Amino acid sequence: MRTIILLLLCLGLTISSFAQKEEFVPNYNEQLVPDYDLPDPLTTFEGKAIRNKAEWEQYGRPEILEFYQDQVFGWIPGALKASSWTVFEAQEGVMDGKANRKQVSISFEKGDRTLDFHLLIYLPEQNPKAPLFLGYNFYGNHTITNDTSVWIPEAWSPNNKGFRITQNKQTAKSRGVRAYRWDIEHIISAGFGLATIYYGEVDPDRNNFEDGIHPFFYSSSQTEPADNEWGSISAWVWGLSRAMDYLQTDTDIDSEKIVVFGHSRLGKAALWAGASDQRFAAAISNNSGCGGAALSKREFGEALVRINTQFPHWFCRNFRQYNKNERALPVDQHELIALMAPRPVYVASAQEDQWADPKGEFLSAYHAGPVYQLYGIEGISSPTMPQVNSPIHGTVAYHIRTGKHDVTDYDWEQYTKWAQEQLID
Ligand code: GTR
Repeated sequence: MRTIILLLLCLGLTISSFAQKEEFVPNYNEQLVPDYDLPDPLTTFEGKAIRNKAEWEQYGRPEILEFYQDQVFGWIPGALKASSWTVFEAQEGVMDGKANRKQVSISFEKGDRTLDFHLLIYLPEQNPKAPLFLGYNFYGNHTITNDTSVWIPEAWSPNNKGFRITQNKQTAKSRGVRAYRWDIEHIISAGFGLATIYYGEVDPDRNNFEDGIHPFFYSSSQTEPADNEWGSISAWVWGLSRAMDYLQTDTDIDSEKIVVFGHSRLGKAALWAGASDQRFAAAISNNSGCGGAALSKREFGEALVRINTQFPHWFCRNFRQYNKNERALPVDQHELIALMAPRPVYVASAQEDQWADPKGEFLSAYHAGPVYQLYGIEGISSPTMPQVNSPIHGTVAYHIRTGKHDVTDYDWEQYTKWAQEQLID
């Protein structure tokens, strides 16, 4: 009898945990994508038409921006400027004399809390005031290069067997493991600088709101952000803006020509940084997918229910009300891209990265066009996706390349060429 009761109990538990999890099954069949309606960026939520750029800047843009702040990424609850920045290491003539390196520590203090993050900067030797790509890295500045002078962050890191990261601690064992994603030689020879930060120094990428920058703004009883306050993506964006504060003071850099770049979750952050901080001259989303460049209302690949469950800390809590309810969203990601207008924006996909929905990323870039037109700028001219490895390099740029979810030399080749055309020539 006891065994039967035990068996029944186990069965009950299995069924209920299965029901609770309710596995997410992505759609990868183009024929099965249901019809969807995209909001028109040139009509306000109340139905008022936006006829010119003055109206866009007066009503259209602020309304969409505010929606993203309140319902998607979350508000940054206060202002905090760096208490100091220190160039703690600098060397001229690195990379066979082609570049200069500097490393800058940016420090914040509030009450008894302190936080530091570290910028690794390479600048082209032959360019005394360089335009620059600014982007976060996933595992530490020392992972993007084999240069042994690069500082190793002390912040919490996810473990990674392949990169020999254990006990959530970065060490010299992972030097250069991600160098293949950062074609620094090419960036430098194209006349651009590169600045990077380990994103976990600003907010460790885990569902814990007691670390990173969030607690600096809590009221005395608060332990996590309010429903409309910042998740981790907004926190990373806050860090990019604070890096920009520093870059504006660095006379070796042309701070009017800073391109914010990011891959995947950090591509979502790059788009939100470009939208919310207009000091960024251009933005690049590399394979950013759901919550980044991909349309949320198009049912293909990753969906809101999955991202908000798997990564509950990325967006603000309000965003969860659109899980399996994308139709109720009064915005979609083409409008996040349109918030860049009239500044250049580049959306890039990878053919094997179906999870990120390349077509949804392309359509987002395409449907941002009408806002660019208000500025007399042609967006992407055709709603048909280009062939793989056939980039479209306008103010709104797009490519889909062969290969998987990653950052490749091909991507950097396109980004430098495009940035040169858009910002320099
Ligand atoms: C995935 C996530 C994507 C993308 C990616 C990444 O697991 O579902 O949205 O952001 O992580 O950042 O590597």
